[in-house]
Amino acid sequence: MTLTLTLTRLIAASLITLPVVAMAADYMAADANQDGMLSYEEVQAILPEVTTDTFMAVDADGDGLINADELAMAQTEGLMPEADS
Ligand SMILES: [Ca+2]
Ligand SMILES: [Ca+2]
Repeated sequence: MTLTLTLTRLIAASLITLPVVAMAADYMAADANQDGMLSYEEVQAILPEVTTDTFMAVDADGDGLINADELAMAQTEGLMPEADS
């Protein structure tokens, strides 16, 4: 095996095993209906790895939508990735 091949495999493996918190997400684009809140469907569209359990943990007031405060808290706690700059 050549060094180049080994490096390529290492890079590919690290991409696959990246945790959710290491990724960035475009939450502005995710808000499909532009109501300033993210529904589970809107989150799933950009972050399919976010489960209903995670969504419910992030949705602190339980209204079924993630608002800016809840999103900020989720990012602080590592439940959701940082936003794209
Ligand atoms: Ca929305
Ligand atoms: Ca909420």
